[in-house]
Amino acid sequence: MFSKEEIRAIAGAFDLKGDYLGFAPVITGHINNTLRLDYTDNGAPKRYILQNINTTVFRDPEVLMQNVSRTTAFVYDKLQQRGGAENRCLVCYPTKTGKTYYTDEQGRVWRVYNFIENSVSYDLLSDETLFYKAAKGFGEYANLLSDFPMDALGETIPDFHHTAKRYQTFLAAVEENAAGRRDTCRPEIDFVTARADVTHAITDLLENGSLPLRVTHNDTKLNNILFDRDTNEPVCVVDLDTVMPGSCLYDFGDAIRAGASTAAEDEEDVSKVHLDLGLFAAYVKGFLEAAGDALTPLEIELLPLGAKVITFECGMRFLTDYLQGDVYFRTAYPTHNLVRCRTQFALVADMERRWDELQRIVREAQNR
Ligand code: ADP
Ligand code: GN1
Ligand code: MG
Repeated sequence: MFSKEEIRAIAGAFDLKGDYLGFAPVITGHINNTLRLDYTDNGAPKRYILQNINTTVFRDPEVLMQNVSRTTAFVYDKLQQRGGAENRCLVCYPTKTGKTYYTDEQGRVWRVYNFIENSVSYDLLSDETLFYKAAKGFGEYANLLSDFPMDALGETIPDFHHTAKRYQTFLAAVEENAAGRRDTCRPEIDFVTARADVTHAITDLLENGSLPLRVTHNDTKLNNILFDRDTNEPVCVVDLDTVMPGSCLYDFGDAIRAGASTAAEDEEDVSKVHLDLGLFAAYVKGFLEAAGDALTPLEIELLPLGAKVITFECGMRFLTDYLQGDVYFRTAYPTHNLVRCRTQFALVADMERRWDELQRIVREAQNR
């Protein structure tokens, strides 16, 4: 996809230590193009992460990189005070002209981070202890940013988790039928419209002040936290493009959506897709241990709703993109977004069936 010459030239625009050796693509993630850069610094191997920012999704790279550079510097300083930031957080490397990102001749936007060494990310897991640790890792990240000034953050994607507005966008996509696919997804469209009330369940409470806004990550899917390869301890939260004011219910929920499913996000056989209650309980435990004291009683009570609403929202976003002709998420084949949408709706349906159990798990974890 990218030639050796162009990546060498782009890497050369950044102020990086060592001599460039080559690059390798990192294939997870639906939004940005991520590459590992290999350098040698006085004979020692040195690596970086180079990302081509998706400017269809992030329309204002200036605001985006301002958020990212401010929050990464803030987290770095706090971790230094707490014993060390090395390999524990993202650090932005500037260009040779001192900018936080580089725009190439074709107008593509690039940034460089430190490469988190000896780490691994998971798209799916079944180990409850590991998932509990993911909750602690995301929880620690939320704590580190809990006193970051909210008004210093721009909105990188306006109304990113405004589920009610996303529903309006979905209805418009159905109406417009831009890709001519409407008749191939009638059951999925009906699944959404039958649940129109779900779409404003959280946004109403945010808007009337019943739920607080917090500095949240907004994309806490499992592969956005890196674990140490040897110890399996969480080491670093990545994918910081959507750090903005939001609801912790969405951060809790997105981690459940992605990490407590028994099957991959793009599993074609939906009979394999369930919510694993053991994983759900493990995450609830870790989340309450990490953040419980800061949460309001209503936030805790509504954790299952957070999981359901974000899973529903994500499925609706995949379906919207399918209807619009795959203009947002990276896809590998024409029905990829439809397949993803079906797994999300299977999860929502499973949550609905097991609603009482989800609430009981939260109540019991809270009383412990
Ligand atoms: P996207 O927005 O496309 O999801 P991410 O920022 O999440 O992009 O990066 C994609 C993947 O690359 C991550 O899920 C993670 O596995 C890996 N990755 C990202 N940043 C780093 C880093 N600094 N060090 C090591 N791996 C990383
Ligand atoms: C995208 O960037 P990535 O792949 O971690 C998306 C999330 C979705 C997720 C679904 C900026 O996450 O909102 O929940 O795909 N990120 C953006 O897998 O839209
Ligand atoms: Mg990601």
